[in-house]
Amino acid sequence: MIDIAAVPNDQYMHQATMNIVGACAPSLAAIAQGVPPRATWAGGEVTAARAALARAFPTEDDWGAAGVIAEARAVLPEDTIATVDSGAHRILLSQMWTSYIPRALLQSTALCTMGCAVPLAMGAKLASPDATVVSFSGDAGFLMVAGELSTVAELKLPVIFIVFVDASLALIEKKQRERQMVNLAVDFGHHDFAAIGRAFGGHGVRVTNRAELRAALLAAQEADTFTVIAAEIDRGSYDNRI
Ligand SMILES: Cc1ncc(C[n+]2csc(CCOP(=O)(O)OP(=O)(O)O)c2C)c(N)n1
Ligand SMILES: [Mg+2]
Repeated sequence: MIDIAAVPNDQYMHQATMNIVGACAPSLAAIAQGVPPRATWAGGEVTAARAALARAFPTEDDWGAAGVIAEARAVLPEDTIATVDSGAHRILLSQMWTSYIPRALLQSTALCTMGCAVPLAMGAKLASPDATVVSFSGDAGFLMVAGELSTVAELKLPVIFIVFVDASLALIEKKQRERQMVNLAVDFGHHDFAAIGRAFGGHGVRVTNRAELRAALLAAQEADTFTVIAAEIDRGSYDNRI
């Protein structure tokens, strides 16, 4: 049964004028009833939108968050499954990452919880053992769930974990700055994430440029255990980007 509920919109971060609560397949079948198929966006709108996106989010940066994302996309296989946490890095990655197959970019929409990228990647690797699985996290989000690496090690999951190390809750820091608020509780310590990876029995690599990241990603794909790649970036990396 389909229940079209009038839920007050202000309860949600992403607003909708109408909510449909029910099983997906019968809901879609009911909505599609009597609607003949027709070509959508037949005027090349999709290609134009993709081109505009590519112009707005260039991939040529030498380094910084955009450089990390662009290099990872260029090096990893097209059928890679990527997961991404919440924060400034996610907003940028969501615009820059190209998925060549369905369901190849997993993230927490709506609730946008920090800490989800690591367990999402673990689940993806369990479900698709032959796929290359890469997880992208901010340093704060990764710290929240770093203990999960114990389970990653026990399950012998050769997942690649990329951490954007900027010693900052960058998304919140940027919002504070843009609103001329004082910088409050958004800067934190600079930690050795590669060492955290090694402490749990995986590989750990610290990278500071595209060549080092490329080498680390190539090695991680050959490794029989997980790899934590600590990508050191500047705090201002997201300014004028997201
Ligand atoms: C569990 C949880 N707490 C707080 C937030 C609010 N929040 C969104 S992004 C963010 C900062 C994330 O910092 P980091 O993981 O280092 O990523 P960065 O923004 O630096 O890329 C915070 C606190 C959240 N989304 N989820
Ligand atoms: Mg951060």
